[in-house]
Amino acid sequence: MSNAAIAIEPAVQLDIHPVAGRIGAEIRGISLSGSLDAATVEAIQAALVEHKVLFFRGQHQLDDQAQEAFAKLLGEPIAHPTVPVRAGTHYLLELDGAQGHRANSWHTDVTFVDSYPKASILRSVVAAKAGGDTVWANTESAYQDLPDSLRELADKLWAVHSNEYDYAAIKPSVDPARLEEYRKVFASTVYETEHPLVRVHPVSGQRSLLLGHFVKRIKGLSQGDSQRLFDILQGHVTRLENTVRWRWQEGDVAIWDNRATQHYAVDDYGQQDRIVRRVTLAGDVPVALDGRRSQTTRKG
Ligand SMILES: O=C(O)CCC(=O)C(=O)O
Ligand SMILES: [Fe+2]
Repeated sequence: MSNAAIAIEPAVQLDIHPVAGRIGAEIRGISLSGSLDAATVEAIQAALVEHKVLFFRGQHQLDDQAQEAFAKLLGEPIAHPTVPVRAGTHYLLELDGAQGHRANSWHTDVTFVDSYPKASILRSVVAAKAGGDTVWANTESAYQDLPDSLRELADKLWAVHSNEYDYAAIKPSVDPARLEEYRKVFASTVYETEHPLVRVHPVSGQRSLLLGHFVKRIKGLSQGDSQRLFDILQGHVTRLENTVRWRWQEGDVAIWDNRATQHYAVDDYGQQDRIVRRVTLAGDVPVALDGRRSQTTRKG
């Protein structure tokens, strides 16, 4: 890497253990809190951009408040644009499998707005005994591995992302009445945002594919062509070679760079209890290869 020579080594060396070949690393020997020193925080930020998902086991010292306090060290926490925060917290989103919160479709968080989160910090509160893993995909290696012809095509395209979509098509296993309740809250304000299919990472300068289940259509294509091209490109993102899978234990924390990943919560745990809590950090507005920026075109 040409800029590696000028990169400044972080003052703190983390104990980093890559989990998969292209994405994901476990960091050992750190107790996350709102009072971590600045050098450690800086090292975590650098590791996050490099590895894209970081895992920390055994963070039992974290409660909701401490998770929020830790999040503040990494950025500016923001509440979900439509889903109410957990009572007693400022930013925290609870996902409870028993409530039908099963995020089993590939997505990048909140891409229906322009400045979608730069990172998400997820804590396991109740883990399933078996199953309930989460999988992340590296959208930069997905882009890099595209054949030239597809890469050149993707480089020029834009897509409309929205939180208004056919919920039943994505979650056929969830009870229709519960799904309707969820839809009413999740799409209480409908957003539509135009993003480039290829964005440039504001820290690393790397290009990545920006897709996921909030994509409604690719601009300038018919619905049919749009769907087929989406399927082709999205299929490159979710190739197993681009992924890492995490087997949760209670107290684990995962932090992902939401600008360079998609994720999928595997819904194979049946009636077992599973609860995770998430804080997201404010992101920047994506920049396309030609310098144009994403834009929200509908909010209401
Ligand atoms: O339940 C999970 O593991 C992940 C859920 C999810 O999509 C998220 O927290 O953004
Ligand atoms: Fe998510």
